[in-house]
Amino acid sequence: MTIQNKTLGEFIIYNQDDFKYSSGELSRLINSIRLAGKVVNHEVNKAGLVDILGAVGGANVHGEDQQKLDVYANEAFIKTLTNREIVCGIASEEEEDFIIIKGNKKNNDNKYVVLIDPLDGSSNIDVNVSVGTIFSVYRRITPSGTEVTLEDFLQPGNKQVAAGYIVYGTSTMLVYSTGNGVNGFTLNPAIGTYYLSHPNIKIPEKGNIYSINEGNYIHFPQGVKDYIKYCQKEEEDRPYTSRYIGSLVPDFHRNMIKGGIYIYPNTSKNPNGKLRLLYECNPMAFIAEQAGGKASNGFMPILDLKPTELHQRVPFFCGSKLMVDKAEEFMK
Ligand code: P6P
Repeated sequence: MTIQNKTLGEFIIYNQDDFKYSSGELSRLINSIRLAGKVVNHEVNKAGLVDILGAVGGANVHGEDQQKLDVYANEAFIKTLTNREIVCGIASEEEEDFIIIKGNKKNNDNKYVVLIDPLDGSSNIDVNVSVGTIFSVYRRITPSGTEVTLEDFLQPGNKQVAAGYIVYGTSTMLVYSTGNGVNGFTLNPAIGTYYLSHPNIKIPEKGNIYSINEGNYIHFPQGVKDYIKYCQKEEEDRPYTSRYIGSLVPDFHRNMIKGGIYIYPNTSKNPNGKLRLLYECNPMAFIAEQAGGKASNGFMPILDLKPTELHQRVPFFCGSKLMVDKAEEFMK
């Protein structure tokens, strides 16, 4: 296969001027994500071979069993982001509180904070199902040179300067946006290089796939129940196909490419839904909207929500614009 496409490195240099803050730091930030993604990919791909499977025994801040790979991925991303002297703070699903990065430069003028879900869907690792990393980037709002505060992390999603995900699937892809559309890069593991494989991704305005855990049906709000019945009705372009991997990143990525809607609504078990606003829903909503799709909590855009807590959960409806519109009609 002759590789004609740009590498990620070439793409970043070629589009350097597109970054609103073209100080080059954002490029270095994306590059550090690229490196950590390769390191994690290497471990994820051999998870079945070495004794890295199974819970490490500890539980994360939410009391969920912490797979060893969760811990590994968390450390890999925190290390690469810290070493590159770019960020002044990191929040992670695996860390109860945010991490203050002092930096070694005399005046710690690092501009960015990163919020990350280092390995989402990790409960699928033991059964060899795709998992993913999700990241979200903001400029700090507190004064440069001071210690980052919670305020820097609780910004609405519409203030993101970049967001993306890595899907560790049949191939490993990095998909991200810096506010000028969405581009997808596929890793050639033989040489450890990402190539631009999906330029300017656009979510089809309409799709015929709905992704939701119907096992929770009896706990759903009536609007969601009605929308599911609408998807299953024999009329017009329906019934739709149901596809649910149980791992947000591959479910989201499939809908990005083919069109579709992913829904994790509030239920009586999870009154605010299950997905986290800051490092799952906001970055995915940013990417969805940059690709011409839509993301809401059933009533308003995810990106307009004002966060109040680091690990807060929100209901999540995301994907093809017309499908999210229709689901919102049923939620009214
Ligand atoms: P359920 C994985 O734990 C996750 O956070 C997402 O990746 C996934 O879409 C969702 O939860 C699955 O949750 O309740 O359907 O198993």
